[in-house]
Amino acid sequence: MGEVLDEAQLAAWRDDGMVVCPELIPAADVAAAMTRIKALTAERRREVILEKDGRTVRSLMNAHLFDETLGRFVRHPRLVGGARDLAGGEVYIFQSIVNLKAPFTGDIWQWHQDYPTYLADDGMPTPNCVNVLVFLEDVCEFNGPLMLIPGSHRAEAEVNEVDRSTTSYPLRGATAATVTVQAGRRGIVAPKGPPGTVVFAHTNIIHGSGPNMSPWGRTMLSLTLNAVSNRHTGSRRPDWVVLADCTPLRPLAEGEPVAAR
Ligand SMILES: O=C(O)CCC(=O)C(=O)O
Repeated sequence: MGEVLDEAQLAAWRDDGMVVCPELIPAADVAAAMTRIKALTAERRREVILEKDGRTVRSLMNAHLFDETLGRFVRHPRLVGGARDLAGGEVYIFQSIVNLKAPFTGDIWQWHQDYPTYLADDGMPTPNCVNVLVFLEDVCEFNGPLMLIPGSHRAEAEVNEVDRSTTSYPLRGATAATVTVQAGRRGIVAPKGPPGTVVFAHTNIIHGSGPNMSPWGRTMLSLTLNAVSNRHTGSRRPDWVVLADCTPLRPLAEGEPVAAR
């Protein structure tokens, strides 16, 4: 039994490379975060990434650094505690990205593993790092749910070329051959659920998402919490994309509200 996750969830992490926790975060905390995300993405600032159409907001980078409510949200004890259970000790924020997947125009995330980028571009020694994905809006089959391949966290970390053309966000995609082999073993899952649901995902698991053709947004926080014992040694990406500070994250107290006072 960990701080947040039980034995069955810890076993799922080892076997699947992912754990789904329905409604882990209270609705009031999610609502407070969404209010700030709406305000911040209305600004045109460096940290707001647009889709290839040049209009639709795709992502908001590391907003926990400049927004008090989001700075508190990323310290939610159930997020920090769950990541500490999986990383086996103290964690720090490597990166946070809010992905909005806008109605009708939200674009895809190619199949990829996160770790090859962290290894090749950011100097992260091992994949002992947790991607904490928090549903901030309802996720259903229609609005571009995140898809993951259970068990693929054990696959080799493939450092492929950076793909700068498929979407507006550069990443090292997984090959079709690798996805075919890995999905052939255990299939693909696409967790769905209400706001507050959390997916803890291993940084080497293969994942991606399709376009959002629905009239419903799919805002999701991707909070990458790395083990302090696995600190990265220097990223070649800019510091507003990948953070240099490896200070252990201090959680809020359980029940302490996220909304800034
Ligand atoms: O938001 C998505 O659909 C994908 C997010 C993702 O790929 C990531 O957090 O690494």
